[in-house]
Amino acid sequence: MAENITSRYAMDLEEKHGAHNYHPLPVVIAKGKGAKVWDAEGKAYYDFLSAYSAVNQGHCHPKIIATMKEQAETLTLTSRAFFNNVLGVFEKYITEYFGYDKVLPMNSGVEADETALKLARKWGYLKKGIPENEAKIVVANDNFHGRTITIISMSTDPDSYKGYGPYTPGFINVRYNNIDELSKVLEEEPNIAAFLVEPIQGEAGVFVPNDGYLKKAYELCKKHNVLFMADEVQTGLARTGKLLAVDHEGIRPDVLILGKALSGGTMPISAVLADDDVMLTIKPGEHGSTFGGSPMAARVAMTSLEVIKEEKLADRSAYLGEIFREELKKIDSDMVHIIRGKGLMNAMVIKPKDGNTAWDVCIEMSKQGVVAKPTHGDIIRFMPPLVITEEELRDAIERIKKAILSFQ
Ligand code: IF1
Repeated sequence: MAENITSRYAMDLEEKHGAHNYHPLPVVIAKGKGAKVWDAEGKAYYDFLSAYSAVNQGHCHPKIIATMKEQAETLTLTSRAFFNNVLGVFEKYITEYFGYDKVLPMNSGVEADETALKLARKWGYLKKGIPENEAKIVVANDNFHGRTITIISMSTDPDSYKGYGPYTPGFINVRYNNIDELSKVLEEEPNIAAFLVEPIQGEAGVFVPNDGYLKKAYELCKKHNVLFMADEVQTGLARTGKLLAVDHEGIRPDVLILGKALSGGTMPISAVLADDDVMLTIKPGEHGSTFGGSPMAARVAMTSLEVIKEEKLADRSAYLGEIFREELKKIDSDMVHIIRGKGLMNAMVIKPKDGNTAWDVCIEMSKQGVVAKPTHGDIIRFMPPLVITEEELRDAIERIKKAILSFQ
């Protein structure tokens, strides 16, 4: 049985039989519950990545697993060739939950972003009157919206796009958090259909824009009849201390993109929400997916959303995030350069010391019982499940401190 293999053997199997498209930390996880995971030898860790914020509700949340088991014995998939008795209930639930007319259910986050791009282009041609095939979509430098060829065509990170050309045309890049540049582009370019943006740039290293940036960007989009599309795949679902990161600025995106924790980390579930004016530009047969909106996904997503509200995960994220940043800022180490974030979406920029980098800090943290992974070499992201207790958080903070101070 798989769970009995040793960590060493598991890593050897992946090395030999798996594509080498990742460089994981040498930790082999065999079990997860709440904010904790255990490796193949039974060592416990606090999970400070949450599968990049897909496990906000905690590993194997009992209510979500129970829903999954029940639906698995009833009906898992019908395809959209027929109706089923769950999808409509989910569509009503999630559109009322977020306050939109309609939802288009998909699977992965990148599929939801691709769907948003298609909606923006359709709306641009059918409603804004942009000449066919001339629609432009504005995106931010250092964005991350997934790994398909169209989505990496918007990327400014060579690791994401190099060697995958030719690229999809129709994108205009502007600096993130630079309202003047966005304003200039919207003034000069007539055929812009949408602005797609992460409210906080996750992969780039938890870049929190200046207060007011998102609101000003939204207002500029309104002024120029451009759709404001928020990619909340990572920042959404209570991660930043509000249900959505855009709630910190009180704006309502024209198109809302969700993924990851929409399933509590159990399976790929994503969704795009919009009002009829946008959503109904896609007609029957013009977009779809085999598993999108399956009975299994619909039930699991409803329970995942219920848990977020019932367990007040946004308030927890806000309160515990304050403690986390405050405590980490006390670490007296010249390796700790910057601590930044919102709610329980935080990052630490590490200054190398005696050849030791963020990677070495993550290795040491794993020895202390905390797993996290660096991004872009010097940034460690800290994103525990939002169900972590204050006691667990403080214990994890002590372990993180010990790991960092071990390099003094
Ligand atoms: C990897 C990064 C994070 C996302 C936002 C869409 C997607 C993601 C804001 C696509 C996905 C994942 C992808 C995963 C690692 C992780 C990641 F480092 F790659 F960029 F979180 F920051 N929008 N992010 O963050 O969703 O299709 O993956 O379901 O590709 O290595 P997906």
